[in-house]
Amino acid sequence: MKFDVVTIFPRMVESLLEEGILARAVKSGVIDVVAHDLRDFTTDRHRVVDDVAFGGGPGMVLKPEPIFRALEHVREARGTPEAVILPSPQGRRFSHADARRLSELSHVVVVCGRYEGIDERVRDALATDEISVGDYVLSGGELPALVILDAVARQIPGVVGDQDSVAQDSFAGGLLDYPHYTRPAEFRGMRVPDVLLSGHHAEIARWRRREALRRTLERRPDLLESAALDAEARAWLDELRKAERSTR
Ligand code: 9D3
Repeated sequence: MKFDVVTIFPRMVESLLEEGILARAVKSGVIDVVAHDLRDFTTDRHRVVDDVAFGGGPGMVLKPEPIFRALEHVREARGTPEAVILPSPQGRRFSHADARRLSELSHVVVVCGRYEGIDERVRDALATDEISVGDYVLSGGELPALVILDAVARQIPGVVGDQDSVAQDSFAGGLLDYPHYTRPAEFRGMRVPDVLLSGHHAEIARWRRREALRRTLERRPDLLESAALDAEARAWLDELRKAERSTR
């Protein structure tokens, strides 16, 4: 899969590719990532990428010309992409479903905004997806681009070594993870739950499902609306909700 990232901070993007799972995926050739410096597509001596907003107001706006030229370069050098993503606070919220959908594509471009925003004509003429990564204010689209890149790349077969853990992430998707423990069985007076040491695999699996449900109810009850729950899970949920009410 090819990724192109257009940014005024190409080294920020390259830093993600130097270590970890994505670095390995790049080295093995499963993903091919190029960061393009937006200033390389300016034509003036000072390599200016922004300008004041028509109509006034605070903050600068990214000019359309360098971005259009960057996309033309990507088309010529790398082929026509199947998606052009604009990370933006005005976008739809990025989800695991988006990561899976985008991982089916063979070429994706991400155009990172900075300053107050991007000229609307970039959105209208070039963007296929406008994506926010959450309701908090960041300084630009680079970190969101890296979030999207990481989440999408993980869904490509061969990027994550243990394909089971990827399958589990999406399968368990809908519920939060259960608690994890490793050795020692007692650490500074804190014991690992007995069931995990019992060797009863069916009991362990039930305990984990129940703990995942408990945590989800406590921390992310919104997820329960769309989670696929079997009869046992629904019964536990009723029980957990009753227990919760009796402690209030
Ligand atoms: C005053 C209006 N602000 C918009 C909510 C201005 C503004 C804030 C932050 C304009 C640009 C930015 C830079 N942020 C992003 O480009 C961005 C972002 C984010 O800030 N939060 C979550 N997801 C994203 S995706 C891109």
